[in-house]
Formats: sequence, C-alpha cells, structure tokens
Amino acid sequence: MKIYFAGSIRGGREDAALYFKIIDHLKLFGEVLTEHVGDPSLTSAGDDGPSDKFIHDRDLDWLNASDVIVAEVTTVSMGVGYEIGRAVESGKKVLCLFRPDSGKNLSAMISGCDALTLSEYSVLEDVKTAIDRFLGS
Ligand code: 6IA
Repeated sequence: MKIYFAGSIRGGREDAALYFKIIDHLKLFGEVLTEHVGDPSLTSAGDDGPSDKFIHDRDLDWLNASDVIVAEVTTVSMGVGYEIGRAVESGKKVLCLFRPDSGKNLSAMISGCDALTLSEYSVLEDVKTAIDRFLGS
C-alpha cells in the first residue's frame, strides 16, 4: 500500500516530532511516500527541492500515486488543506487526525466534509488505534 502522509511544513513545525512517530506507525502498513514531512531537520524556513514548482509537482505525483492519505491537521497548513482537497476530489480515502486539546480550531471545510474520515485524539496511542481501524478496514 502506498501512503501519503501530510503534515505542516511552512504552517509551522511544532508537531514535527509527532509526525515522525505517526509515519513510523504508518510504515507497518506500507510505503510512506512523504517521509521527509517527519524529518526534524526540515524547518519551516528550510528547503528540500530546487524550487516550489518542483516540490508541488513532485508531491502531486506522489498524491496521485498513493492509495490513501493520512493528514495531521492540528497545525493549520495551507499546503495540507490543499492536499486534502485534491485527494478528496480524486476520490482517495482520506484520514484526518486532529488534537482538540491543542486549543486550535479545526476548519469547517475539514470537519464538515463527509468524504473524509476525521479522528480526534489526545495521545499517540489514540492515533495508532485510528490508523489501525482506518487502514485495516
Ligand atoms: O503549507 P505547508 O508548507 O505547511 O504544506 C505542507 C504540506 O505540503 C506537506 O504535507 C507536504 O506534503 C507539502 N509540502 C510543502 N512544502 C514541502 C516541501 N518543502 N517538501 C515536501 N513537501 C512539501 C518545502 C520547503 C519547506 C521546508 C520550506
């Protein structure tokens, strides 16, 4: 199974260590095409490609090639929202993970979308359970 993990980069890297752990769990189910999203050395000011067009086109190719999308949506990110929208439009299975006790507000465009699965969590164990249920079904 090819899995596309989406998590904030320029939107802020405060949950980067959590992304790393989520990706580690996702790897039990298949190939994670976007492992760099959990790379702690990737900062919101960093770079991992020759240009933004390169990053956009490469990531969309990976998104289109993936079987499922798992997105951590607690840290607000324009790029993650865009990826979720593109994935929903192409009929992909999408799991969004949100931590309400972060104090952040989740966009109605995610919580109000029937075409995706939203799972709220507070600790990593809850995330693992949600992923197991989503990918195991
Ligand atoms: O708007 P954001 O940067 O927070 O969007 C993050 C999402 O877009 C992630 O789920 C990634 O799949 C994708 N994305 C955005 N920027 C990059 C990137 N480097 N490399 C790979 N994927 C990306 C951009 C350089 C950056 C470190 C400033």
